[in-house]
Amino acid sequence: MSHLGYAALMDSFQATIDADGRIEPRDAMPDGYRKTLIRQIAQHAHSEIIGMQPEGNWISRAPSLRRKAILMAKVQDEAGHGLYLYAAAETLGVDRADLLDMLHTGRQKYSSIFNYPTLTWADIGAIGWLVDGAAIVNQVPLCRCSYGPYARAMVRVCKEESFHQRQGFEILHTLCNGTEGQKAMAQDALDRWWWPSLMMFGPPDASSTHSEQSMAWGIKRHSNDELRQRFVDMTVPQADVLGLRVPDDGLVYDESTGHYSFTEPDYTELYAVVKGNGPCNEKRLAHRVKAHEDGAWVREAAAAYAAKQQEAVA
Ligand code: FAQ
Repeated sequence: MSHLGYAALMDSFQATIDADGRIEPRDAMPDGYRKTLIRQIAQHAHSEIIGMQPEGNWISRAPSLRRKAILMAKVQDEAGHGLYLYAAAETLGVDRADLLDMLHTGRQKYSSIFNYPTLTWADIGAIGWLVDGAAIVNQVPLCRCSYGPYARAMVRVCKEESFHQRQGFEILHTLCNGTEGQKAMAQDALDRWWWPSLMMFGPPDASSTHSEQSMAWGIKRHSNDELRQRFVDMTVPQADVLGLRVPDDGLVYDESTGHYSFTEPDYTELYAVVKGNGPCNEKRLAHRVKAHEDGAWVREAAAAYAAKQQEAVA
């Protein structure tokens, strides 16, 4: 392609971004845009499938058949979200087998939040309420992401995440209206999940490597700190409804701004967890690799069946 042709294509890309239009898979795009999307969408997809583990751990121990059925449906939804996201990443010219390989060998990340253990049943409530709550705050603006396939995947994911958030809140609501011991269990879960939930939004804006460029490209619509603030403003009144205390002595509602001021999480912990040194990193990755290896026969059988179907058509 001539240099002039490339420049014209990049102008057309920029014009679409400036007009708040959507970039589609066959449109020209700068290399950096493609790479940033692959990184973010792959990390997002990996988070969904690794995120099945902390909750999957409780399916057999959920306190009733109804709770088991709901939790199983939720964990299955996370697998579905992973599928939509791997499919969205593939529209950018990558192969999902390669993405999985990068996850399994630690060359791509997944969300820090899934490296914390689920110690009690209340943790399942806390994950739904806080982790899915944070995911919604982060993902609703991604429904307007400039890359069409990612934005469209997010619309469906967000609808399902709202159910997830409500089921988590409902678990905690039930515990908070139960015995003193059950309420204490709910408070303990909030105490442990509050800070990791704040870290899900990423490093503070001043240390965020990608935010500025991603916002200029319309991939991200808000900065990490803006979304973190939005999450705190949304969640604190919900904790009040539950009768739980957010474990932050610095939490104050500012009438003049309409926002809560709050204590920032310890970002050294976020960096340590992202580097692989969280409480469950090793376990999560080992489990994921084993599940992949154990599932080899399913992939082989599906490929053999597809080949047979092709032969029948030929
Ligand atoms: N964990 O420059 P930034 C879910 C990395 S929800 C690990 O600010 P960016 C639903 C970042 O990748 C969870 N790594 O980066 C569910 C970058 O890495 P690099 C998943 C983190 O991309 C609920 C470096 O640090 N959601 O799964 C984290 O502009 C319940 C510098 O950071 C998404 O992935 C972190 N928390 O902003 C499932 C949403 N934060 O360059 C099961 C889509 C940052 O070294 C159960 N992603 N990093 O490779 C995003 O919105 C963005 O990627 C951010 C980070 C906001 C996460």
